[in-house]
Amino acid sequence: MPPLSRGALIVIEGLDRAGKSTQHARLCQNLESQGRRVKSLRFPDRTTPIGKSIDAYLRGESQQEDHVIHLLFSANRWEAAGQIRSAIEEGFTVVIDRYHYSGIVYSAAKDKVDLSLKWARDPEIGLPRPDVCVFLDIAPEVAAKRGNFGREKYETSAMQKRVRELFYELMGTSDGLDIRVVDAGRSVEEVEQDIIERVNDVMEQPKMAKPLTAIL
Ligand code: ADP
Ligand code: 2DT
Ligand code: MG
Repeated sequence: MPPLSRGALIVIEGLDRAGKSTQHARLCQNLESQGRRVKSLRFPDRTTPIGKSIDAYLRGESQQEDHVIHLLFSANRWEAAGQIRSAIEEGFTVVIDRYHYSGIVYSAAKDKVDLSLKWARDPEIGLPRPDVCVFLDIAPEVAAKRGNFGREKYETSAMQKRVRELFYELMGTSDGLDIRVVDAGRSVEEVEQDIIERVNDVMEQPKMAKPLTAIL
């Protein structure tokens, strides 16, 4: 394996209970066992002051106007953006559980006329652009069988169904160029294997020899 001039930015996305956190952990371990230095992140990062407000909102402990909470989710990425860029320049591969894709579709899934996909995407412009986003695709009914809905804000069947539709709409835009769809309805091991193959493919692309770009 040739040494990389920089690390890669990898995102795992999908509906609730698609298996993101399970696969995120496994991917980090697999990349480490290939000898890569890995930094693991997740959004929302509930540990920062902004993240704590998001956490309270998701748990139903506080109310937020829909545009305001959208901008807080985006700000929560912006507060980590510098750290992500420096880690990648230092050669770390950064693996993130959810990123701006969730940011855009969950807000737009509220179906407000003044909260379109475009409006939701604009604050994300300028953030580090992922080299690849693996979208763990699962039917909401299959995900629902993986356990009862929790009590967080967006965990309803109607919301999950709309979020999936909007993920597909987003894949038809420039963001789709970085997205690889993986069937998440299979065993943990099958999904894991598919993910590592797709990630390894991207690691061999010529773009990995160039600096990380930005979401435009
Ligand atoms: P997410 O982070 O996308 O919400 P998790 O990784 O937390 O999903 O997984 C949700 C639940 O489904 C957990 O109980 C997990 O053990 C289980 N799970 C994860 N992947 C699979 C799979 N491929 N098949 C069956 N169950 C799974
Ligand atoms: P988890 O912590 O279980 O992944 O759930 N969300 C997430 C948004 O609405 N906007 C965002 O920008 C991000 C990153 C998806 C987090 C919940 O927050 C939603 C589910
Ligand atoms: Mg999770």
